[in-house]
Amino acid sequence: MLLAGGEGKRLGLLTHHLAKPAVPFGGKYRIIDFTLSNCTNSSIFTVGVLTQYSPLELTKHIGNGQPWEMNRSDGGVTVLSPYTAKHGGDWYSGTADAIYQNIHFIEQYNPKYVLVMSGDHIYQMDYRKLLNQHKETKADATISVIEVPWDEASRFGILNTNDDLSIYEFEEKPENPKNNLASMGIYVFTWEVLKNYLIKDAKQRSSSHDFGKDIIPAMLNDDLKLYAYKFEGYWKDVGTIQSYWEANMDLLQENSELDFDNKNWRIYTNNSNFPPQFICDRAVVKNSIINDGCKILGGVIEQSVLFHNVEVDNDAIITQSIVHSGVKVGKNCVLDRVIVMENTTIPDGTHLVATRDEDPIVVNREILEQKSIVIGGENR
Ligand code: ADQ
Ligand code: ADP
Repeated sequence: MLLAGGEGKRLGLLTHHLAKPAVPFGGKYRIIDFTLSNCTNSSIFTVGVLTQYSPLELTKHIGNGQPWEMNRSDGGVTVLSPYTAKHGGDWYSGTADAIYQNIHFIEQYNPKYVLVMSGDHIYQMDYRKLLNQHKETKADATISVIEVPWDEASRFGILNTNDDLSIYEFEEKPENPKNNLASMGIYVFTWEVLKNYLIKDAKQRSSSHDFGKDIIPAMLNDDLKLYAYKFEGYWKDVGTIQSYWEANMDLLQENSELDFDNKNWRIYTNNSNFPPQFICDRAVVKNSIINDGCKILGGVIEQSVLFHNVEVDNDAIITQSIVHSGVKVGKNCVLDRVIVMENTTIPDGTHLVATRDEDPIVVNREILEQKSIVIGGENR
């Protein structure tokens, strides 16, 4: 079950008209491609995607699931909006409620275990290893964990384990974290156990019906067998503008930890048929990802990610920036640490430079038309 319904307020403008999992990433992907591809590569072909906030673009992107080999009549990918849920449509009030309202969907498959994932993480992970540990330890729930930088720990569920990795403490987004071992928000549950807790939780009026805030603490409180699974590798929750920008920049190293070239772990997406990129001899391009359909007439592009159909005019300078598809960058523009959203035209001579101590600047068409600039998701 793939949770893809969060609003993603902290991504500001980026999620204004778009669900977080549908936000473009890495020159040709959308964020949800990573989780869906992990399913494919882990041989999981029955996936329910729970959507809620601005699902249009996301639903279109998933389509019949063909890029992920999930266009099958038995299982495959099913988009579960609140309206398809049990009682004909109540909004999902929290992540646990989203699963609760789709119990009948899960029961069709009579599963022994259910994997719950988020749609807003960039990582490559074999869920079979997580599931195997869950089976070996005979756990009720297994939470995938990773060590995060201490200064980011308070935006995660933080836990403590015994030597055998059994969990004895869990705090959802603690103000003063005592540890930096974070829940990745990726869980395997023994279905019978989870089902009971979801039904119990649904009756609790005081509950926020959330996995991190309610379900996991309730299970721990009842002394259930909860284990941590230690994930090793690249993982990033791209829930903030800064982390979204960083994860894109992480791709621009020769030895990036994310390996898009791994033949055993491809990241699949909806492919578009655009002509090859064209780079003029006046242009200088360094350390950058330039997707199909781009026309670089001149200027300097360094340490940047350009999605398809981006046009860059003479003498523009683009550094450490992320430029979504269909953008036109005019003559003599300077973009430094900027995220430009789809189909925006940046007039000749525009200078957008984010200083080092602030979030990257996000701009879209409306903002430029109003001639005001958005910094870090807030209008200034
Ligand atoms: P958050 O990422 O803050 O913390 P949350 O906002 O609940 O968790 O989102 C989890 C996923 O569920 C996201 O993909 C989101 O889009 C989706 N989602 C949110 N509300 C939804 C709803 N009503 N219906 C459908 N989908 C919904 C969680 C855990 C932490 C953990 C971090 C790791 O709670 O313990 O550390 O993930 O990123
Ligand atoms: P928010 O986090 O701002 O509540 P949601 O993603 O939950 O946003 O919902 C998006 C939109 O749907 C908002 O306009 C919100 O007011 C509305 N909405 C949220 N919950 C409900 C509900 N239970 N019934 C009707 N509309 C809702």
